[in-house]
Amino acid sequence: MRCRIVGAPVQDGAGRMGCEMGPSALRTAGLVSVLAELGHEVEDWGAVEKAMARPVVHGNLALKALPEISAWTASIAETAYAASRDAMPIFLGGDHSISAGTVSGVARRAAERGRPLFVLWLDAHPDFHTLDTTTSGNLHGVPLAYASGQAGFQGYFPDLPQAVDPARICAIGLRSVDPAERRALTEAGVTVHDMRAIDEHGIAPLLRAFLARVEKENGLLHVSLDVDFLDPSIAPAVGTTVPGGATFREAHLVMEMLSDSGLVSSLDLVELNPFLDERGRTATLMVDLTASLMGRRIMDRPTRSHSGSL
Ligand code: B3U
Ligand code: MN
Ligand code: MN
Repeated sequence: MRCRIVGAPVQDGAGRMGCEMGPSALRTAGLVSVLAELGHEVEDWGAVEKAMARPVVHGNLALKALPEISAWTASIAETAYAASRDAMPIFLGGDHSISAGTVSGVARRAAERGRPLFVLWLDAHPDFHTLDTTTSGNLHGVPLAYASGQAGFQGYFPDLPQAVDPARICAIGLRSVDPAERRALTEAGVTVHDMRAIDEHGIAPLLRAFLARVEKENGLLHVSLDVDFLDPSIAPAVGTTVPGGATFREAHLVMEMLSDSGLVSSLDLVELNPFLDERGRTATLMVDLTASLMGRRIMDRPTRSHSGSL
C-alpha cells in the first residue's frame, strides 16, 4: 500500500504546549522505516503549513486560539483532501483539533467517490463539544462535533464541504464525557462504547460489529487514535491522562482487527506530547500500534476466526 505521512504540528488546541513536537517524535520513533519494512511505499509530505489566521470574536469567552485553530483546520482539510487522492494518509498530530481538518478533508474525498465515510474514534474523550458548549475552551474538544456537522461552527470554522453522518461514527474507550457532550452524542446517534462496555463485553465484539457495518455499506474508514485512549501507565506522554484506559493488548488487538478488515483508508495519530514522555516509550508504542494496523503480525498469518478449529 502507498502511505502518505502528513505532519500537523498543532498545539494551540490543547491545554498545554508540546504536541507541536508530536510529528518529530513519531518520526524519531521510526514510523517511516517501520512502514517501509512492512512492505509499504512511504511518501513523507513533511508538515502542513498554517493558513493566515484572521481575527474572530465569539460569544463564548472561554474559547482559546479560535482564529489559529480555524486557520489550521482550513489548511489541514485541503491537505487531507489532496493526500487521500491515491494513498492512505497518516496524519501526525498535533493535538486532536487537527481532526477537524483531517476528517472533513477525507469526508470530501469519500463523497466525491460516492462512498460513505465511517469514523472510528479511539479516545478517552468524545471531543463532541461545540464552540458554545465547551467550558475549558480547548479546541481539541470539538473536532468530532465539527466534522459531523453539529450546529454553531458556521462563520467561525471553515464551511464543511461534507459532514460525516453521526450514525456512521463509533467512539471506543470513552471514560471522560462532559454532560453537554453526553446529551449531544445521544441526540446525534453516535455509537458509543465506553470503558464499561469494554469491561463487560470485551473490545473485540464491539469493534467487530462496527466493522461489519462499514463492510456492508462498502464504506471508507477513518481511524482517529488519541494517545489517551491508552492507559496512562503505558502511554504517559499526553496532557490529559485519564485512568482506566485501554491496555497494551486491547490496543494491539484493535489494530490487528482493523488490519485484517482491510477497511481503513486514513489514520490520525494525535495528542502525543513528547515533552511528557519517558524516554520515547509513548512515541514507540504509537508507532508499534501503527505497525499492527498496517500488517505486522505475531505469527505469519491473520488471526483465525473462532468458528474455525483452534
Ligand atoms: N471534555 C474536556 C476534556 C478533554 C477533551 N479532550 C481532551 N480533554 N483531551 C474538554 O476540555 O473539552
Ligand atoms: Mn481526543
Ligand atoms: Mn482524549
